[in-house]
Amino acid sequence: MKPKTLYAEPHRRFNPLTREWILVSPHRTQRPWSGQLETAQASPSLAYDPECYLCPGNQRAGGARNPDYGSTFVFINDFAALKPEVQPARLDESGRGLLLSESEAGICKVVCFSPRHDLTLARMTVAEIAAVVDLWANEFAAIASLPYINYVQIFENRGEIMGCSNPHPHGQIWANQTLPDEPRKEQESQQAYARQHGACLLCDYLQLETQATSRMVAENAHFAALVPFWAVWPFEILLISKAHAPNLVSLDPAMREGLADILKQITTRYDNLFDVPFPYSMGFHQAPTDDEAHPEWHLHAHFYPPLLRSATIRKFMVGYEMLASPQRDVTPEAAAAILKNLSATHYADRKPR
Ligand code: H2U
Ligand code: ZN
Repeated sequence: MKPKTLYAEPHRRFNPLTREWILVSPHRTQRPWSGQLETAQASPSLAYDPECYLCPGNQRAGGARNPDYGSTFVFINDFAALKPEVQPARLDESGRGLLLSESEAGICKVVCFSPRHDLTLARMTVAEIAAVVDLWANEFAAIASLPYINYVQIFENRGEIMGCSNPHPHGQIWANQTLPDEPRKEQESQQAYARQHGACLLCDYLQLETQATSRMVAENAHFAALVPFWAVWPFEILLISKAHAPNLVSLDPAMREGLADILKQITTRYDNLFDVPFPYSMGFHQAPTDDEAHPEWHLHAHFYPPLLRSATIRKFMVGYEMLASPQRDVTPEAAAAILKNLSATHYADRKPR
C-alpha cells in the first residue's frame, strides 16, 4: 500500500529508538471538545522579581542566597531527588524479585539560563543561549567525572502545565548511578541497529528525513529539528546533531553555536504556534558516562509539548495510552507542516498591524 493511503487511515508506527509502537488516528481531532481547558500562561513582565528564588541576589527557599550573576548560574538543587552519599544496598524481600529495591546515588542541579526573569530561550540571543550550551557541556563533563555517576540527564520543564514551578528561565540536571529506562531502551536499540547494519541508527534516519523533507521543521549546518515519524505528542520535535557526536562535550564552538541557533528556532516557532509562551519538557539524550566506549550513541534532544489544538487544549495521555499504547490524533507530517510554516520571528517582536 502507498504511504499516502496508509497514513490517511488509523495505523501503527514503529519507534526504532525505543522499539515501541504508537497508534496514529489522523481524523480524531475533528471530534468535539467539551473537556478541560487550561489557562494560557502569560509572559512575566518583570525583568527582576524580588519574590523569585532564581533571580540574582535573591534568597532561595533552602536559605542560600544567589550571587549577583550576569549570565548563567548553576547550583545544587536545595530539594534534590538524588544525593551523592547513600549507603550501598540491595534488598530482595521475597527472594523472587517481587519486592526488589536498590540504593541509588546521584546529584541534582538547577541551571539558570539568564539573570532576566522575563526571558525564555526563545527570547534570548543566540550568543546568550550559546553560554547555556557551554554551561551544559561543562556541567556534563564535571558531573560525568564523578566516579559514582554513570548517566547525566539535562532537561527543561517549561510552563505550569508541565509542572514548572517558576517562570524564571531555568532547567535541571539529574545524574545518577544506573542508566534510567528511557536512555537504556535507546542505547539497546542503537547498539542492535549498529550490530545489524554496521551504521548509526540516527545518522541513517537523519539521511532519510533530509531526503523526504516532509517532517523537517528547521535546520542549520550542524543540527536538524523534525517531527519524528513515530512522534507521540502532537507537536513533538526530535533535534538531531548532524555530526555523529556522543555528547555535548564533543561539540566544537561552531557546533555549539549551531545548537544555540536551532534551540532559538524551535522555541520561537513553538511560541508562535498559539502566540503564547509554549509549554514543553525537553532534554538531551547523550551517551552514558560509564567509562565504556559508546560508538553507537548519537546526541539528540526530545521536545515533548502537551498542547494539541490551542493554548488551552492539551493532549491527555490517559485511558488507552495508560493501559495499552500511546496514540496521536494528527499525523506527524501535518504537525511538521504547521510548525515549518510558522514565522521565525517571535510574535512579541512582530510589529502591530
Ligand atoms: P522546576 O521549576 O522545573 O520544578 O525546577 C525548580 C527546581 O528548583 C526544583 O527541582 C528547586 C526545586 O527543588 N529549588 C531549589 O533548589 N531551591 C529553591 O529555593 C526553590 C526551588
Ligand atoms: Zn526570577
